[in-house]
Amino acid sequence: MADDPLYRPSADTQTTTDQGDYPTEPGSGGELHQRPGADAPRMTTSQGIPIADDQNSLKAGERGPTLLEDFHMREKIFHFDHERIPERVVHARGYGAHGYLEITDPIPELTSAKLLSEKGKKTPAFVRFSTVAGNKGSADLARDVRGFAVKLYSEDGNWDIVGNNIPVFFIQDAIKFPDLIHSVKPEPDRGFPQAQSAHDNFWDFISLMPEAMHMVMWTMSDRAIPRSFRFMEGFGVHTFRFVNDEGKGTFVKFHWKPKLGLQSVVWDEAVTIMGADPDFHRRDLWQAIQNGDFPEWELGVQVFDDDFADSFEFDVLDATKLIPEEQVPVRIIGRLVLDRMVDNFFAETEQVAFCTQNIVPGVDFTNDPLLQGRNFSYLDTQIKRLGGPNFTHIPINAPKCPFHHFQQDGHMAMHAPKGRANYEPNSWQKGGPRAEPVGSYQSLAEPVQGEKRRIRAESFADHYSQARQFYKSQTEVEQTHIANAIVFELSKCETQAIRERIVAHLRNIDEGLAKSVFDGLGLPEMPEPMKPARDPIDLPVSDKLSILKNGPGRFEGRKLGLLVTDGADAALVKGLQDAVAAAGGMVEVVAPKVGGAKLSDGNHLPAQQKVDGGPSALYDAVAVIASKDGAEALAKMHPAGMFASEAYAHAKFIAMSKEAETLFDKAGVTERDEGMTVLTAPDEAKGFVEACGQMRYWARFA
Ligand code: HDD
Repeated sequence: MADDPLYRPSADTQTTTDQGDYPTEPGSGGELHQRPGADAPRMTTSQGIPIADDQNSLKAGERGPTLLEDFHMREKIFHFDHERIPERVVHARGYGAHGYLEITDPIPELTSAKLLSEKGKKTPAFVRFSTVAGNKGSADLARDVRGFAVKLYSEDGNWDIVGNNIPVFFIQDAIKFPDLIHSVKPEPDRGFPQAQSAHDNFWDFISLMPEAMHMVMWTMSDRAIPRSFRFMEGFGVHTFRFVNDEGKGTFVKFHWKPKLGLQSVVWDEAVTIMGADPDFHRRDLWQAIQNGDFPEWELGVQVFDDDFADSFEFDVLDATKLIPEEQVPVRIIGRLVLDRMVDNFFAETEQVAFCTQNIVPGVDFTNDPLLQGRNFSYLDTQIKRLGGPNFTHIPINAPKCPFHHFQQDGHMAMHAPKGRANYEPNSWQKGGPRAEPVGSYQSLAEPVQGEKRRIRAESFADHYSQARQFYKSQTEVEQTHIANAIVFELSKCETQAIRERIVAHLRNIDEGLAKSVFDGLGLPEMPEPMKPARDPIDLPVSDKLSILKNGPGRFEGRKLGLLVTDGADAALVKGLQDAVAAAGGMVEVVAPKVGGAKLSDGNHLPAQQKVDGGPSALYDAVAVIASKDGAEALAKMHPAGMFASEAYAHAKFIAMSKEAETLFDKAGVTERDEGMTVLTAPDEAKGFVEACGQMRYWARFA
């Protein structure tokens, strides 16, 4: 018993904290057990009192009761009891990173915003990506909108662009937001389903809100299951205003475009990934930044004037509409680079407080009723979530420019202003700060008038035209995915009337889509089309709305899953590794044992995944390099068979050694198509990796 390091017979007899011998040679893994050195800081309570023993509570006698007097134990447990703050009511699950915005094409003629005014100017940034519906512990691959919130710490204060990876929203007026979110969250009587829109309440609400139809097309598309945060677009959604030095306003919409191109997974993969790696997206961002592959987006703006706004088919204040890039091109003005992970997840990612009302001189709001409501909600929610009005004192939320005001005191105030003046005006010498009209924030002097009414503008009445345009702009593969997703979701709804109502809406979008969903659901009769408030119009196809039409065409930033066995051809393995590295991709080695495999040249290749935990769904493309015996052994392993058959079913590009064909044959994949390469020599790997740049061999299922 005396050898047990945590056993302390009594404080009196405890003369040493030696916990025995631990191996410490480098590489032995023993470093993990190394005791802190003599210069390690002494443990204290949060009051700074040095602690002698952190293993045993203070007791009356060896086997007696614990004493209330044990201030160290009480403080430790009390603090632990209070470790949680309320999770965000939406966007609870998120992942953030630091970086910067660099201006490549300054636009001083459009805006007086200093951070956009000079070429090469860099502004520190913090970005938090998120899912919307799920709680903090939900899986990354839920079918959902992704939040794309950017905080820019400018010299004129913090500017938050709190956007999504989808350029439109479900509702037009913020007053409906609580209803929307209630409907998608777990149903209140049963507390499920978690992180899913596939249930009656959500589709009931949507079926009663025609304005949601455009956004529903997006959330049922592969946009709602991105491959990772690095391969998705971001949008400010609303129309904002730029204001220049002369006080002239223009309209603007913000875009973030991923440098590595757009990419999504397919739903079947998403389901597998949610089990195999619920942290798939955050792990991807973490790994990329740790490897020095800093993710990057272009900042683009769509700028237009009142004349365009007046002539546009829809109201630019309606957040359920976008402006096609073919109509107003996106002008690229900068690049956002994420190059540093947080030091502490709670302090930064959890406590970061984005507020749509945080804007800087040169930027202004519009009367978009969704934006106007958000400007109230975000400040309010931070006060609740972070416990009081002083959340701007938390380092991640504090401006990085000088700030001076007379706001004071309150819970957890961290600032201690000196001096007598705490009001304005005052007559004390140096009694500032003072407001200064020149160069400070000025709202655009826009005339406002109207009757006080609860009303929805007539110009917001078209709910189907852009939904139709979105659907028509997709490739055939993408259209099939949309139909399948709607069928999947509605099949989880128990109420047939809801399914019928949705099909009735779809008839206003596309008869073919309505028919596919009708067939997929097995409805008894095709419902009549929903009567639209305004008849939809046909709009031109917009290629920018498709993911597949905007694919990367290269394997950069992507991952090859390389399944190997003992005796696998070392030259082929090396050929693949080199070709992927040359293309800027990564290789993750999967093997029957996580210890790795001994290749044909006798060298040992460590693995990152055991085949059971590394399904092919985790990878953008796969290769199986096996020896004859290895392939036969793999063919008897169910997870290895799934690795092969799922890679095929998910239209992945696949390479294999001649011997590995056994695995595919036994897994039921007996055909070889152009998406599959049997590698016979290492130099063939290059061509395979080039083909992988197309991401999927969709022709497999044409
Ligand atoms: Fe919101 C969080 C994006 C409409 C109320 N929202 C939140 C986040 C993002 C968005 C990315 C997470 C920020 C973070 O990472 O901390 N929200 C949007 C977009 C919308 C939108 C793009 C429509 C265009 N939101 C919206 C409305 C309301 C809210 C209409 C309320 C009327 N949103 C909130 C909130 C949250 C939030 C309750 C929860 C946590 C937080 O703010 O900080 O205030």
